[in-house]
Amino acid sequence: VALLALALACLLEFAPPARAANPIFPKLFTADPVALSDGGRVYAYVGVDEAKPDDKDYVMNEWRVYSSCDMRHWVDHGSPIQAKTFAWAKGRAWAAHVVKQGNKYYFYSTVEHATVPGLSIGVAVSDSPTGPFVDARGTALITNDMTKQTDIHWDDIDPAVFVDDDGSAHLYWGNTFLKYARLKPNMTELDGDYKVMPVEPFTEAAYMHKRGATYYLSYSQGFPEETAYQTGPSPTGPWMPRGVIMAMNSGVKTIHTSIIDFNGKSYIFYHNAKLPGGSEFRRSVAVEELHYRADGTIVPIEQTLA
Ligand code: FUB
Repeated sequence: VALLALALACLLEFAPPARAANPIFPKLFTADPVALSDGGRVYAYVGVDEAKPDDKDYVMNEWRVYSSCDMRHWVDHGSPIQAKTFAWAKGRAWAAHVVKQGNKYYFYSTVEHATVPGLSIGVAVSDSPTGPFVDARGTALITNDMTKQTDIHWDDIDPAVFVDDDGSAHLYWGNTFLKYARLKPNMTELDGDYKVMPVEPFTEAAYMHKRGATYYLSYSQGFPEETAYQTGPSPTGPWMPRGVIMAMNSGVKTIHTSIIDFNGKSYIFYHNAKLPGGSEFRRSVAVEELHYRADGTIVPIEQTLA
């Protein structure tokens, strides 16, 4: 019924604003958005910040999915996957990424491993963009001990999967070091060893999109973070630094962006701390329209509350 009402709302276009006001999900603290355009709708997957005002760390147990046919009205589809979906994990539902390959939806997510020290990456699968998602492997896709680059236990986080026009799937992830590997066609195994990409300074939240023949690698740099990007002729570069897309937040050091096209426009999703009561561990997802110049570079984004 809710989806039918929304479809009708989209058809009638009775709502005047160009899109929902920011932050777009005002009932919960949400973070680390990734958006997917599929079947005439945008699906936004977010982590949920459950931290209390005095907490000094993230409290994140589940992801939620919202969808919209017009970027104005968002339907809350609930939580199609939680950290506990991965029986081998013990919590920390940090940043995730969702892609469609064939008729399946693959959900790549950061979680804390129950027995291997540090954060790991798992993959879950569903026949629907709204889930439910089930663990596709029964084991982690990436564990911290496989990819030891630093002595930090959170250097295997923030997966982002890019499916190219030829169907090849590319996985980017990491903190401090940007790691890359091809995925096998089954989407649930690495195809060979991972590499560290020479992108510096790199903090986290890598994201890949393509426009025409150009590949755009965006990511968070610095701490507090700002969103930077580089462009190249392939999913692995070589990369040309292009500057900053979005400046750092106030009130929260992370920003975590993702970029999609929908109905002829481009959008960047990100998080800040602008929901009342917001803070470092109580973030809120927002979205802005993104514009390209004639030469393909991205016009820097100003955050809005509109
Ligand atoms: O939400 C937990 C972590 O904060 C994410 O993994 C990072 O990208 C940063 O947003």
